[in-house]
Amino acid sequence: MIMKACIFDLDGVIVDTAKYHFLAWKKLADQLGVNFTYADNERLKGVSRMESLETILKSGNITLGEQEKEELAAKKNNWFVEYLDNMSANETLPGVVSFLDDLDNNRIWKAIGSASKNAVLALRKIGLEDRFDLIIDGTMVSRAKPDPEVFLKAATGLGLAPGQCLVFEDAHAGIQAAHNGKMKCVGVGNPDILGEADVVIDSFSNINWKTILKLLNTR
Ligand code: B16
Ligand code: MG
Repeated sequence: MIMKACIFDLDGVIVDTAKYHFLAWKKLADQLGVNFTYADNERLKGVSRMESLETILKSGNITLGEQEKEELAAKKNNWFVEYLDNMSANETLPGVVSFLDDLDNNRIWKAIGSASKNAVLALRKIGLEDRFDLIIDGTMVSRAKPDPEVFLKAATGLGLAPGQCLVFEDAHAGIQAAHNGKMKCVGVGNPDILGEADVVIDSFSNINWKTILKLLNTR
């Protein structure tokens, strides 16, 4: 099937907000007295806010009521939004803008498929809000990755079949979501972590659409 669209995860693919999620969760974990490392954070990538909180509470053997959990999630989000507010266009990940330009030249549709409820804010901060034909984010879905809902909604919104869409992801849960939706997936980052993707690139530096098609066809 001919690829007609790219669906990009946001955090860790378009912009390095993953480090801010880590810093905000770390602050909360420290307050709760829960040990939380950079490696632990890997499991939270692409996972919804509430599920991330549940994971941290579980690792500290902490049981809380719904309202307390809502308060902690809101606290974390306020710290995260503070970091986002200070973010600028130079935090866009390397090669992203020229890759988007190349997709335009090749008439490939571009969508965002992010679990984040702050996706539009993050895109606005780096000046890329208007570069996508469609944005599906955490405010529009009810099931978190690895459920394919976010990517399937993007495909439907573009009027395309899943097989015509290629997902770009930096997280284990996101790659599973793409595959659960019958979409091919390019992992962006460390091949040791993203090995189950169809193809892995370390970044968009020196990557164009032709290279991606070649990599997909020759693997
Ligand atoms: P928020 P993505 C995900 O975004 C992040 O990777 C994940 O760490 C975060 O918990 C989730 O969004 C929810 O974000 O708290 O801002 O709604 O990678 O799917 O773009
Ligand atoms: Mg991500």
